[in-house]
Amino acid sequence: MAKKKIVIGSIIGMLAIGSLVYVSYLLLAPVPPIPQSWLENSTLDSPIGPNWFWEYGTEGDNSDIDIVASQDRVDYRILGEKATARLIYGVPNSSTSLGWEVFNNSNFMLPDNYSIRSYGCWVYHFLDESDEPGQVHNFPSIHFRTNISMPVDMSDYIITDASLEVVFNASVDINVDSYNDWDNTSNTPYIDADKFLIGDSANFYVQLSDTNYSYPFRVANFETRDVALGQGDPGRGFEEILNITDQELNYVDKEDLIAALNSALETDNKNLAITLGLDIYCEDNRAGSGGDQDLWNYLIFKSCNLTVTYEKKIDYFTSISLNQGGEEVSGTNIRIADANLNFKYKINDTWPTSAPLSEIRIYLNNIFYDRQTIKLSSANTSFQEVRVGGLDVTDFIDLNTEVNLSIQIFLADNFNLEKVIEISIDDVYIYITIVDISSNWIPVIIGLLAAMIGLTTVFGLYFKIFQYPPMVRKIRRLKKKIKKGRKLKELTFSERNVIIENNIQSKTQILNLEALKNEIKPLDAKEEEIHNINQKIKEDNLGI
Ligand SMILES: [Ca+2]
Ligand SMILES: [Ca+2]
Ligand SMILES: [Ca+2]
Ligand SMILES: [Ca+2]
Repeated sequence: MAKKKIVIGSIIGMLAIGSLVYVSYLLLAPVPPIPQSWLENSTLDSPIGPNWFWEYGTEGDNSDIDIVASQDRVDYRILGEKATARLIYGVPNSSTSLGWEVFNNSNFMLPDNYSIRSYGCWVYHFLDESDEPGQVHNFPSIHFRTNISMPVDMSDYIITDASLEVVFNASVDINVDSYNDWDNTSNTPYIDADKFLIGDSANFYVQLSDTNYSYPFRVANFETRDVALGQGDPGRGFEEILNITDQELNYVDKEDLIAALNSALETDNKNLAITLGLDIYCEDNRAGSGGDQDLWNYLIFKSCNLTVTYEKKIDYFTSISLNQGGEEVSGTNIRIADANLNFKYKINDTWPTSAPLSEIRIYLNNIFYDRQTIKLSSANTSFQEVRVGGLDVTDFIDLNTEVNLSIQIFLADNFNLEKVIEISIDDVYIYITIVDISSNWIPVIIGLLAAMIGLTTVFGLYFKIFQYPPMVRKIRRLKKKIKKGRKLKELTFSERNVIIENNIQSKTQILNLEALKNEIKPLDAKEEEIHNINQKIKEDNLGI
């Protein structure tokens, strides 16, 4: 009986202790930490300063990029540009083609006559061996030249397209000798066959160079020999070709033209020279009868057009960052349990495939966050999170150190860009969860005290009261009362023999003879079993 009460008492005691500890925990335990937004003006509302500021990197070309804060977001702009410039156009020395002058082509003699007229660069030449034997008029040459200025310093631009159109006219006398030349009267070559090698020819050409004319590159030409300008032989089916009207030169490929322009601009990024050249070759191909005559009535550069298209050169290692210096995570007995960075970004156009390495970079406290690659080629035209749920930046944020964030556009490619491309960001958040790690002993102390009180109570009650049988406890209580002189209730006791009788009766069981009857074996069977056992013992012990 006493044991049962002890058990019950212990259970009640333990429940009481548990309840006390739980209530103490509820009242005194710290509230679970809530993540705190750590940046100012995360939504990038205008004006974004002074919390947010931007700065350029130290490499690359800062003219290739900038930042504009507008529409409650921030736009990084990659400053592409495309322009087409008509450098010269039309008739030399007209209003759209200025500055043409005549120059000697090194030591060659000039033609007999020349000038820059309203209809173009005009040349006249007549080789006449009859009145002035000699060779001095055989190889005249002339250069018409002007300098061209590009609209911009081309050091930061790439020429992506160029076109050249030069138109000339020519008119010669029948005495200009071509490979179709034949004397119909004598049915012999008009020229002395043994003196004819390549015939007479005028070569129109265009050269590009620096303004010092140091390294000219020929980008177009036309040899009149190629069309047999001069006397022909209609009887043999070769028409006389004495005029060329509004003919264009033959040009180099566009790539070679661009290469020549680039070379011409190499020393001076803005200025180059263009030359319209004319070499006249009067082959001395007729002997006797006063010698050879070659009359070039006129050779004219009528017009010259040069158009160049260029795009902005974007230089690798160019970068710009949007920054915020946040507050320190400071305090004692705290720990950064979690830090999460997130922002949205988008692009307004397709990122050029020629710049696959360029990206958005994140720095926290000047340490590159290298766990997430954000290539600009992955940006969409609508806002997307840098990562769904944000980036775990816990390891990049230290206690008692400012939380400095940089979101950088880093251009890792050299490429040309024909227009401005915007990369926008918005909703830049850093959430930091701080946990208080100071020791809170109050609930523990209260719990332990409650436990001690409870156990002391339980064991005290046991040793003082419940270890005795009920009758003894009753007598002890009676003794106490007598000692203290309190009024006693009337006590009734049973006679001793009555108690014994009751005790015997409580322990007496009535035998169920009917049930036992079946279990009792007949005496004969029992005797036989005893006999068999005795016999077995004898055999085992005596070996019989
Ligand atoms: Ca915003
Ligand atoms: Ca001739
Ligand atoms: Ca000749
Ligand atoms: Ca550049």
